[in-house]
Amino acid sequence: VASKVVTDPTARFHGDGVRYKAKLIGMDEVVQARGDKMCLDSMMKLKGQEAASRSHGKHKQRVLLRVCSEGLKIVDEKTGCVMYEHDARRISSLKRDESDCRALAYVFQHLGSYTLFYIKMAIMADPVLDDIQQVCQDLDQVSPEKPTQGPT
Ligand code: I3P
Repeated sequence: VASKVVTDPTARFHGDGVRYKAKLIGMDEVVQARGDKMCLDSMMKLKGQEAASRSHGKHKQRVLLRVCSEGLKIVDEKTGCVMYEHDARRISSLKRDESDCRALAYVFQHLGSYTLFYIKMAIMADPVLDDIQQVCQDLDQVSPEKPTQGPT
């Protein structure tokens, strides 16, 4: 009997998932779940802060970005501590950085607030963007958190 090999393209995201070396450029509170200009403005602001920090001899924090079926995890490279856990269903926006092919940003929504995470990968951002896109399948359809029912 010929055995049929079923390959699950998402198998690599199971368990601990895929791990990428990266640095955290910064985080920023943003006002909504998505918006090109909003993300770009926020990224520009964080880039400015990064440059200012560097001029003071400060380095970006080295992290590991783990992409797994449940979502993303940002882990401190030195300690291995999980700093942030981002449920795939709450990632509302994913941005490529047109000014830096190694950087990417995403917006995480939680309890009515939105935070943009801006990350610089050790490698090109494209394969990482693809992975995040696969894990956050409804990224483009995600709607902002539903407001609680009540008079408008
Ligand atoms: C470093 C260089 C690296 C950068 C690093 C800088 O400056 O720009 O490319 O790492 O950032 O310190 P220099 O060449 O003067 O040593 P990334 O490319 O990963 O941003 P860091 O200090 O925040 O790690």
